[in-house]
Amino acid sequence: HKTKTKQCRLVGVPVQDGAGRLGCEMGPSAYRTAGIAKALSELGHSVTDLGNVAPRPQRPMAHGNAALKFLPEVAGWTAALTQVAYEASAGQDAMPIFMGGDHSLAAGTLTGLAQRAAEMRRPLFVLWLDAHPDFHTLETTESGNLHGVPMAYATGLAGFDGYFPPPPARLDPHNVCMMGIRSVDPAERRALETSGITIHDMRKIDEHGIVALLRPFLERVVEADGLLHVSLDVDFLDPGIAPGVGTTVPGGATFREAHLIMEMLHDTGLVSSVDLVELNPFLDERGRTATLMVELLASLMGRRVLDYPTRSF
Ligand code: 4U7
Ligand code: MN
Ligand code: MN
Ligand code: MN
Repeated sequence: HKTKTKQCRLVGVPVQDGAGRLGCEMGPSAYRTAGIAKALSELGHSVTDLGNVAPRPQRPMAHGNAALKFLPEVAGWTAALTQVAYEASAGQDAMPIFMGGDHSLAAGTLTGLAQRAAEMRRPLFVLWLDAHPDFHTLETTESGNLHGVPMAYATGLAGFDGYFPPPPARLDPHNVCMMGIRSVDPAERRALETSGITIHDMRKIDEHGIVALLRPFLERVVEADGLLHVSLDVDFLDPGIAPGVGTTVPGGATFREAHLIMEMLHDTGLVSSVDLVELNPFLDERGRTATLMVELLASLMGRRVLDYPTRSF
């Protein structure tokens, strides 16, 4: 088995306005400190660190949902990131790695990558690894924390017009697979029912295991020769192994479940971009969550214990 050499482009996204607490802005620094560039170059990839993105300034906005926090700021990050994601995904073997920052950054990355895929005439698929579906609209969010809305925005749910930038392209919800879900608000649940998104919650993982759930999705991506984006929220992982996040939910993915997903993803050869989101270094224990996220990325990018004669997805 030979790892295909990728053009890894590290993009720091120090946004924290979408989360309910401070600390995610330190995420990009923690990944650099944990050795993300070295882990990738040791696997034979080319690595360029593009530095940190800055948000586009926006005018103040009023919205009927008084709970919304930092609406202009998150809209400004989204506008900047849509452009950055489009640009950083250009070229053969491009592999942008977005180092968050809270999950509101996916509003920008998903739409910028959707624009890139449309231009390449390849379908964009998304594997969403998270305790939460992040499927609120600006109207339905009760916490007002905008890290809870990016999937609704990217798949074209109503109500973002005039607040978030108009997306250059939309993500087809039929090409989205969510795994690890275990905290869904009532409004999200209703919206998900008719969305077309495939959802494997923790119960399904318990009952069937990772392989039986993930393989059919990956076969679809391979069949369609799609681009595959992976959005990895730290809270996908069990809090016992990943304490460095503000939204811990008990009963998350184990160490081996998470690594197995990454290994199967690598075997497809089709992963073309990654979000590493929600790391809060202020809540971490001696860097263990940052280190675990870097190790998972290494598995995704080809790190193996042994080589197998055939791909295993
Ligand atoms: B994350 C929540 F109420 N749904 O809207 C909300 F449970 O990016 C959580 O997945 C959102 O961490 C979590 O605030 C956003 C809550
Ligand atoms: Mn999330
Ligand atoms: Mn989450
Ligand atoms: Mn469709």
